[in-house]
Amino acid sequence: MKNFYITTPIYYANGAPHLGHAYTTIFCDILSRSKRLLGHEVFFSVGTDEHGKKIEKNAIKNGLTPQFFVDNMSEQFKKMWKMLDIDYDMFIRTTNQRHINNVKQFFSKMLSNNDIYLGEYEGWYCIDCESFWSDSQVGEKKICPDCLRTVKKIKEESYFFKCSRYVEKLLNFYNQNMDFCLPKVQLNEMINNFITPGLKDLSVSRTNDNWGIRVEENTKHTVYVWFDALFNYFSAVNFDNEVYKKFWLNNDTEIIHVVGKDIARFHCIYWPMFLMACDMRLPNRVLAHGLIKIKNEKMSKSKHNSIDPVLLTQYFGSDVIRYFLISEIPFGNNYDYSFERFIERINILPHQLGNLLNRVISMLLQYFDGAIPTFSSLNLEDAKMQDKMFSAIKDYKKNIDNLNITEATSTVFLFVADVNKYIDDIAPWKLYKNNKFKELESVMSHLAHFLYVIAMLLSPILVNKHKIILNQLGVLDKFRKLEFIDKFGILNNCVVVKGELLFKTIDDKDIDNLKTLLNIDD
Ligand code: ME8
Repeated sequence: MKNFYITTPIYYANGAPHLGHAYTTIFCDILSRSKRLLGHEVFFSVGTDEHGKKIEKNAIKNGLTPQFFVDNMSEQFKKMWKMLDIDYDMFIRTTNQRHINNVKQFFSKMLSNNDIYLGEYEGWYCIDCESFWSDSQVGEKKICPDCLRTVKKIKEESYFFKCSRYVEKLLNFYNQNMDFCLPKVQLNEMINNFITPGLKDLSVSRTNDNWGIRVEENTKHTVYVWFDALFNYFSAVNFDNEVYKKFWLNNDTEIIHVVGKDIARFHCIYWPMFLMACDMRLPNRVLAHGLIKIKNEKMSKSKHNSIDPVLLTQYFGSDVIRYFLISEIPFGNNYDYSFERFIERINILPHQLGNLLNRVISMLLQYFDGAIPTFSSLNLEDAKMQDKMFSAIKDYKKNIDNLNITEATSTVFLFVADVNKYIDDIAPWKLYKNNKFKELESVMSHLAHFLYVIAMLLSPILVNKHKIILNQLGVLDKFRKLEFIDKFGILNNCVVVKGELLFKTIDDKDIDNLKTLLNIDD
């Protein structure tokens, strides 16, 4: 069976995590947990990108050393991931000595192979994005096309990576791996916007940036942050020989980089070229998601329009935030966030899932003193629902195999809606009233099993709440594995208990109070 190495980008340690960072990281966490649920082995890495002039500037502004500043920032990311129940295997930091040694080694190797050469750079530089831009990109106003801040003309000695050597090879690689970057339109954009017009050699060092990894061969240079950052994916698995063998050297391991489309270019063009230059394996896939916007503007600290995920998570809990982000945002599309839409989406949880749990547990308590009846299948409707359950499980697995976790989630919620409708149609209370106990046993044993299946399939998202469902159903620990979900009868005689409310509905009257509490402007 295939293994997976799944990565988030390493976020800049120059500001606190926001909802965009949370989205990518939650996506990767759910993907990792889903793959594990299906029996795969997964290594999941996250981390922080800690070098660069901007970080040094911010540290100085706050009267701190850059190292102290990034130590503090990376802790904030770790805290956020803990709050959101992110179950990562590695938190890689670019100030980690082992990573620094790796970067120096790769830089030297490329230098000695003439993949990197010394030249002179003249161009427009955006200090905030740490990016150089061409005349046409900055336009007449001389502003950075990414962050819209003013750029500066810079001329300096610089090392360059010889892109021209690898363009042909890269295009061949794309041809043989048409799904390398998903959604596919991203790869076409990459080719049309960057490669076809002629890819310039990439400047990979700076002389004006002290807070970075020194080039051993010429210490007035530091390594360009993107060269440094991309190699985090190597360093994250290279610290332990077993992990390295299993998740990097092994060709049965699929390496998946999940990124926002803002940085797809670095992952689809430069990263594979660097790896080719080092004779190393290439990643299998770059998944490039869309960006969350607020009132159609890019979310950013400087515009004071970013949403504080700490406050949201403190109030609603991690499961709700995880569910919101994964079910609401179609992968690859930009998404315009609003608090109203947030509330509408999360209310699906109490209305659909909470309500289903409540109905099933209450009926089992009322009709059978809480003991789940021995599984039987007497009614035509029950048999039809079994088919729906099997097809939901099949679709779910297929979607996870295809990395479509948002679709996998909606498959489960469609099944939740089907089960609610099945209750309405069959009306177990009528069977009870009419003393049709055999039929009632059949219906209730199915309902208990369906809830169990739903809880298991949602376990990668609702990492806490799915346990409440399983506990209320009295599911034995040994059956909390995917291999049992199609085995009817394993819940025979389990005793259910009524427990805490699964999710609270947010009413219109709560919304204003919440806006104040969560610091949300209209
Ligand atoms: O680019 N919506 O770090 P970064 C959705 N250090 N996702 C968003 C987002 C938004 N509005 N804003 C950010 C860097 N993200 C580099 C990465 S990797 C070798 C180096 C997410 O802190 C999204 O994943 O600017 C995006 O690609 C990433 O954060 C950029 O994070």
